[in-house]
Amino acid sequence: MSNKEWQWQEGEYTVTRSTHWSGPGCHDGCGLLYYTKDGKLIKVEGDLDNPYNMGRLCMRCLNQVEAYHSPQRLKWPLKRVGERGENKWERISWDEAYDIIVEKVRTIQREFGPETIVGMEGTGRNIIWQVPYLTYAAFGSPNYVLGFLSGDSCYLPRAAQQAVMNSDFFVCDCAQFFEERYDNPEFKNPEVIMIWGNNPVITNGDGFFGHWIVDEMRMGAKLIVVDPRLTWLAARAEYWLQLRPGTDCALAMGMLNVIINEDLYDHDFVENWCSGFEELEERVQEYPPEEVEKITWVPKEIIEAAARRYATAKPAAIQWGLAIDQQVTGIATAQAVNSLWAITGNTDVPGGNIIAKSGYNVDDGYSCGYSWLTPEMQEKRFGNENNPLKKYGLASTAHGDSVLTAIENGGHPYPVKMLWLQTTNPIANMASEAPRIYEAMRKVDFNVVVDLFMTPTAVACADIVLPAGMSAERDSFRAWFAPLRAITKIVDYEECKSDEQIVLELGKRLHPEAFPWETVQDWINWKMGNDKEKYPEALVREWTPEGKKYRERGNTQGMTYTELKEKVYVYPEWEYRKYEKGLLRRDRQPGFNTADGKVQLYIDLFEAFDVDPLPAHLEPPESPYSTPELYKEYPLVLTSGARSWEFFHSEHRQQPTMRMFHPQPLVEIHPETAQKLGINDGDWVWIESKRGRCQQIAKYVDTIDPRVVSAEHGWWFPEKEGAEPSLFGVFDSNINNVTSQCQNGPTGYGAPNKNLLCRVYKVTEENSQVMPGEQVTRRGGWDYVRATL
Ligand SMILES: Nc1nc2c(c(=O)[nH]1)N[C@H]1C(S)=C(S)[C@@H](COP(=O)(O)OP(=O)(O)OC[C@H]3O[C@@H](n4cnc5c(=O)[nH]c(N)nc54)[C@H](O)[C@@H]3O)O[C@H]1N2
Ligand SMILES: Nc1nc2c(c(=O)[nH]1)N[C@H]1C(S)=C(S)[C@@H](COP(=O)(O)OP(=O)(O)OC[C@H]3O[C@@H](n4cnc5c(=O)[nH]c(N)nc54)[C@H](O)[C@@H]3O)O[C@H]1N2
Ligand code: SF4
Ligand SMILES: [Mo]
Repeated sequence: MSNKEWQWQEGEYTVTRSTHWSGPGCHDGCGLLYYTKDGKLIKVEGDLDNPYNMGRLCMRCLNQVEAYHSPQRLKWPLKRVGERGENKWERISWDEAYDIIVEKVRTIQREFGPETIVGMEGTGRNIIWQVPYLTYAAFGSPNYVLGFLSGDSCYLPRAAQQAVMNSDFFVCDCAQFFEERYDNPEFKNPEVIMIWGNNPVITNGDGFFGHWIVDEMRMGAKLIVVDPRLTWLAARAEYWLQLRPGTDCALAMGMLNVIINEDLYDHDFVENWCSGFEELEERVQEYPPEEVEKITWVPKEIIEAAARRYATAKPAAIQWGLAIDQQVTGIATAQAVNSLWAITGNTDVPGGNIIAKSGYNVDDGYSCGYSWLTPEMQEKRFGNENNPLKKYGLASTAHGDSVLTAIENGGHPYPVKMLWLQTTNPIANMASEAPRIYEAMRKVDFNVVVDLFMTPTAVACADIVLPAGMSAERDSFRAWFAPLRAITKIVDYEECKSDEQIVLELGKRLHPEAFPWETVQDWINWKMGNDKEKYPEALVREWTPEGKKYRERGNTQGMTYTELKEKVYVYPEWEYRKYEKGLLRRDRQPGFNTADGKVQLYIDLFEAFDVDPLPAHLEPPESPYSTPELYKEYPLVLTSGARSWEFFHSEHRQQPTMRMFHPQPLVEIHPETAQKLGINDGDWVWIESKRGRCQQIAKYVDTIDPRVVSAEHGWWFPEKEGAEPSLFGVFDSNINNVTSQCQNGPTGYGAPNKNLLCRVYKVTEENSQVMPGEQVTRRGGWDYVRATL
């Protein structure tokens, strides 16, 4: 807990200690100092006294002032006056906006059923419990979904796999759950860290601050990096495993093969705390290193050496990322990698992979409010039929691809009548096959967008647009994971309201019983487990499948939001080896919270779902080996969406500083490949698949495999015309014209965004007569081949 004041005066500035989350976007929640004067934000600095980031900030946080004062921000509620796509709006009041929405929601609920309303949001910005609560408790719909994100392929495959295999989520130990951090006497620095499909120094994803890896490198940790690109970390690694995109499962199985066959595993942990080892041992025999080399393109010697290095280092940790999820084998890959830290005895030990829990259980994420739905309504969720894990009750999100096909199929199994899009810009970024999503969203009767800026999605399909406040414009909190952190409102902007405020005000109008709180602070107090008398337990409903009770309140034992704000952050107690101490299971017995109390290397439950209980490599749906004919036409393996410093997905494109550093979209290509195609460094090129094409600038990178290209995602151009056909140029450089929707893995999870096929050729005047914006908005898109569920 902090000893410093939370606010003080420094000359003419008021300085406030707070936490940054969104917007503008980030997954993380670093401690910072806001300098304000006359109600305006003047400067942002890192908070040296906050143990989380110890004063360090990324350029996106340092440049926040530009975001807050951007002339392109939304200022007040807007109602569409022209046709969709014309970008013509009328200013309306908040009351008028709410009245229109309430009227529409009531009519749709009555005439078509609440399930036809879909609540959508983007990735884990500061919105992960608010939109679910609105969708379940106010709209009464089970269809809360991560935009049209194909196969839920962002952390959810890893989350579902970890939940069934060992019931909790793991993360590389960086002493992040101790207030005294690396000085905690129990902490050990990992000897080796294996960074797998992750670029944490840029991305800081899922509550993991990338600089912690740098700290541990300074304290002596060595790296193994699994990545097709030579990242900053890969360049500093002992071993860089440059694999063919989408072959991670085979690689992990190859490493398990070496570790098991060379007897490098931890017998004690395997015998006492794991089940299914014999089955895994048998399965890995199918992955001898020489076979794995053929699949992954990683030399056998490097696979063997890296496996030995990882298994013999004590302790060793794995820090993994999105590339695991963005393959049809998302679940199996995660299972194989999780097996690596399990059989080497690195589970919840100092310097290994440790169990992450949200601070004081305050964060119930996507399931917040789910218990307001009756079991019958829960059954109706889109995607249950395609995803047995969802149906079983592992995650409460609906399935984006199934929402898409329901719209496309003219309303089967039932129609979609309204989209509530809060914090997502699907056609610019979130959804693959952006042109297909564009068409689908325009078929929906009524759409509301809540955002910071006028986005291409809003222009293309919204009927009402509501302006949201940025991070310093909201009273809020962060509990993903520890510590529990306060987000403090210090400024206002025009008529913008915080996401909490918008949800609360609309919720009160639609379903007052479920929204008894008078203020956002009251609501947060309830989330933190306070005000039990004022807002009784009755708000936690019990009618859930398998008698499971959904946790909706935290256990801060009386701490109020105001107290939290003044403390800035609070670290809950945290300890290692929780499975030995009976801290994981409901029956308080030692072990993991799985059916047999063990880490299930062989996942029993999958048998019932007709899913392979052991990891197995599956070729990506398009690859040199799965589709050799297609490979002749599209002879390059395409990975997409590797993050850059300046942008969070489609965001930050309005900020001149970011565009100065990174003005245009880039596709990384090996110079030899480029030269064969007559492409110079810096040339505009077309990237094309059988679904569509887009333009980016070729960037020569001589460390990428000549058979692979890596394209950026999220590009649109706020400086360009907003009305169609341009839509801020959203389709022109959009790699999601090229990627695919509805190509999911066997469980419905996973999508091949980082492993498809494409061809690349130089942009010429002749081949650019029709730009993608025109093709999509005026000519019905490309004659692309649609994948269907
Ligand atoms: N090809 C390809 N596509 C990808 C990926 C990839 O790797 N490759 N990655 C995928 C992944 S992992 C994800 S998670 C998705 C992410 O996709 P999304 O999370 O949907 O990201 P954006 O499309 O940038 O949309 C976010 C919108 O929210 C707004 N916003 C930001 N902060 C706030 C806030 O506090 N309140 C409100 N109301 N609005 C806010 C922003 O202005 C922006 O318009 O993209 C996916 N798309
Ligand atoms: N600056 C910034 N930060 C972000 C985001 C952002 O848009 N911008 N997005 C946020 C979101 S929603 C997410 S999910 C996280 C994602 O964060 P990360 O997990 O770090 O994801 P990426 O940068 O997409 O990819 C990580 C690495 O995977 C490599 N890679 C590509 N294909 C493969 C493959 O097939 N196998 C393997 N092993 N590696 C591969 C890429 O080269 C890249 O270096 O970042 C979050 N943080
Ligand atoms: S990770 Fe970077 S952008 Fe995100 S909160 Fe921390 S400093 Fe800010
Ligand atoms: Mo993501």
